[in-house]
Amino acid sequence: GTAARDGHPRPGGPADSPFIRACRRRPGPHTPVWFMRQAGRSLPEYREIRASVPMLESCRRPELVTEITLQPVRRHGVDAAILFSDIVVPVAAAGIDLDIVPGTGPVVAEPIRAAADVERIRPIGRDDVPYVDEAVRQLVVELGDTPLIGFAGAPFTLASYLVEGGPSRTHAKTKALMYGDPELWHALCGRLAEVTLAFLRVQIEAGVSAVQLFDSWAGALSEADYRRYVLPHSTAVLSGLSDAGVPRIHFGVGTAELLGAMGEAGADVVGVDWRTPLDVATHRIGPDKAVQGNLDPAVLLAPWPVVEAEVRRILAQGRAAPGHVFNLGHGVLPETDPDVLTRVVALVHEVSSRRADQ
Ligand code: 1CP
Repeated sequence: GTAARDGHPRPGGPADSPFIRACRRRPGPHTPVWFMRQAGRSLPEYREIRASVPMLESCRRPELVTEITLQPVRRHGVDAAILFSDIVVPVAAAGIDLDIVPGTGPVVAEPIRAAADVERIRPIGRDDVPYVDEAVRQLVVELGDTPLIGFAGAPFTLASYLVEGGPSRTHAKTKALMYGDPELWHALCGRLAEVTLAFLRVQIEAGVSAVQLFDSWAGALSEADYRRYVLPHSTAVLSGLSDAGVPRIHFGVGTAELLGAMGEAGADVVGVDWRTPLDVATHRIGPDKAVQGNLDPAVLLAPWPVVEAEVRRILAQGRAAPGHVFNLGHGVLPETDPDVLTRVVALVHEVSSRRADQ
């Protein structure tokens, strides 16, 4: 954006951007588009910066966070930036000893299994994550009219990493705790909801224009179990931000059966993966929420005509929703050709703005 360059933001600014308008179910000049994990390993300029800096350290250096967050905005012309960080950053700030191991993901030194372990998760505030506060403030200036999305992991997804000790396909230990000791489960998720809420408030006070709550692994649960064990805690986070004045996005993977329930947690926008067409998703979520999604990230590895047809299909199905933010159904795969992402942004803008002219 040009607004920040002369130090005189235009009226409107990020709050009037196509992305925020779509989140609020207001018409705009085109369908906005950004990509989950857009700042990741698909970009050579990212790999260069990260070559000598461990993941968690890069999240704690505001100048690196700022540069990495801006890279996909410059390159692709996406309608929103997402803060470069990770869902385990606030948990580490809350006192849990963990690391992000290349090729694996988050690994927790002493997994949480008992009440005394839950006590190890301390409340956090701005002074526990000063690098996030600083990076957001710097980014808001650099980005001008382009909105910055803050984010956090939802209690269930965070709990899974903490209880398993690392990434898990089955979430078996997590479910064993959930079913076997519901009291401890709710104590753990209650504590994580407090940390998450505080972490999102820090980002909002520093100036992010929207927040996304990632419950990436919620799709591992039935609707009944989701409602009993997870929804109250995600609701505490999202509804706890109802006075914050920024749109809230709630996202999970494999959540076809949970879309209605996830929509009840208090978000303005519900993220949808590629398994559920957006018109069907809209029917499940209801008319008072926008949707975000839902190109299969693997489609980006296909020949361009396939990508183009899928983008057009998703834009057409997204018209059933009262607001549509174009995105992938999950994060960018590392082997994705970044030029394809740039072409997708241009195509989404072109197709959706031509439609608006008619
Ligand atoms: O542009 C961006 O979005 C980059 C910022 C970002 C975000 C939003 C990163 C950097 N991580 C996340 C969120 C995140 N982290 C989620 C929610 C989104 C999702 O579902 O993908 C989750 C589940 C994690 C956990 C995580 N961190 C994993 C997944 C492991 C698993 O369980 O399968 C991994 C591999 C990481 C490490 C990580 N986080 C981010 C990056 C660039 C990396 C790779 C770092 C490295 O290996 O050096």
